[in-house]
Amino acid sequence: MPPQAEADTSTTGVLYESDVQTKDGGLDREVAGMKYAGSKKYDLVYANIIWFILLHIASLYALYVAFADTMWQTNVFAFVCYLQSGMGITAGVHRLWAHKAFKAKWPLRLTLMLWNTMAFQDSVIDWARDHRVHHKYSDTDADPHNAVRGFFFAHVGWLCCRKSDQVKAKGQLIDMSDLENDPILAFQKKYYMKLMPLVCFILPTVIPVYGWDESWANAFLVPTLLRYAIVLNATWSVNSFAHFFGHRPYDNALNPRENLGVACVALGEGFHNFHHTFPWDYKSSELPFYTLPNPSSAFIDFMAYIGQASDLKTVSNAVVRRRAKRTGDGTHKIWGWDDTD
Ligand code: ST9
Ligand code: ZN
Ligand code: ZN
Repeated sequence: MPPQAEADTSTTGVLYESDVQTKDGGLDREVAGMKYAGSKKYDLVYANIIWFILLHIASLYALYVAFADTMWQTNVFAFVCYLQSGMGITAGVHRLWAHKAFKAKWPLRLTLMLWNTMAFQDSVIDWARDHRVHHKYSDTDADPHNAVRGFFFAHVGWLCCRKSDQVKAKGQLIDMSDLENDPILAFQKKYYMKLMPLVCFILPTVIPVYGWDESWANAFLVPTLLRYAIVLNATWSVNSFAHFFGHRPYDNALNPRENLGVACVALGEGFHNFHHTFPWDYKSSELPFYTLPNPSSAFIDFMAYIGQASDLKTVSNAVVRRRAKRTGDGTHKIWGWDDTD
C-alpha cells in the first residue's frame, strides 16, 4: 500500500477490506498469494455443457431462420429484446448493482430487474457476488472466470464446472447486504425460477405469435433462443476477448483491455482496462457515449435527465490522465481525452 493511500468506500461501493483508493483514483489490490496455481482438475457439470451445446446449435439454425423466414416485425422485436435484456446486465446488475456507480428510483430498479431476469444470467445477487469477487481477485484462482486459465475457460468454461474452493471462500467475505436488503432484488432471487422462464422464454415467444401472427417456431427461435445466445456471448466476451485482446492505456499491470469490438456488441462494456482501473465510473469508460459506442451510458444519462437516476459517479479527466501517464501502456491518446499537455 503506498504511504499516501487512504481507504475510501464512499465513492465506489465495491471497495473491499484489502482495497484502498489511491490519491490518483486507482485501486491497489492485494491478491494475497492467490495467483493461478497451475493445472487443475475440473469438476465438470454435464447438464450445463449439454444445454450450452444445444442452445448454440439451435441458435445457429435460428440465425438462418432470422434471415430466411421471420417477419420483419419479429426481427425488430428480437433487437428490442436484445437491448432490454442487455441493459438489464450492463446498466442493471453491472453498473447499478455490482458497482453502485449510480442510484436509481424504484421504477427504474424494477424495470432493470425485469430486463435482467429476461437475460437469464442468474439472479442479480448471485451475479453481483461473482462479479465483485472477479474485480477483487482478478486473474487469480479466486476469480470465478480467471482468464489465466485460458480464453475458453474465461468465456464459457467456468460455467461448465464447479467453482474452485478459493472462489467460494473469498466470495463469502464479500458484503452483499446492500443488495440482499433491496426488496426488489430479494423478490427476484426468491421467485427466480418462476419469473425467469416467463420473461426470458415465454413472453418473447408469445408476443410475436399473438401480436403479428408469427409462427410459434420462428418466435421461439429468433427473439427467444437466438437473442438469449447473443446476449450471453456478448457478456462472456467481456471476460474473454476484453481480457485478452486490446490496449491497456490506464494500467499496464492489469490484464483487462480496451476492446472496441466487444464494446459494440456489449452495449459499451468493452473498455475493460478503464473499468478495472476505475470500477465505480458509471460510464465504464473514460469517454461519454457520443465519442465511443456506449448505449448503456446514454441510457443512464437519459434516466438521470428524467429523474430516475442520480449520483452518477465518475472520475475526473485530470485523475484519469495522471493515472494513464503513470501506469498506462502509452496508448491513452487513442482511447481518452488528449493527454499531450
Ligand atoms: C451467465 C453469467 O452467463 C455470466 C456472467 C458474466 C460476467 C461478465 C462481467 C463483465 C462485465 C459486464 C459486461 C456486461 C455485458 C453485457 C452485454 C449485453 C449485450 N462466492 O454457483 P453454485 C457458494 S449465467 C461465495 O451452484 P457450483 C454458495 O454457497 C448463464 N460463495 O456453485 C452457493 O450457494 P448460494 C445462465 C459462492 O456448485 C454455492 O456455492 N446460468 C460463490 O460450484 C453453490 O453455488 C447458468 O447457465 C461466490 N462467488 O456451480 C447456470 N459462488 O448461492 C450456470 C458460489 O445458495 N451456473 N458460492 O449462496 C451454474 O450452473 C453453477 O453456478 C456452476 C458452479 C456449475 C457454474
Ligand atoms: Zn474483467
Ligand atoms: Zn465490473
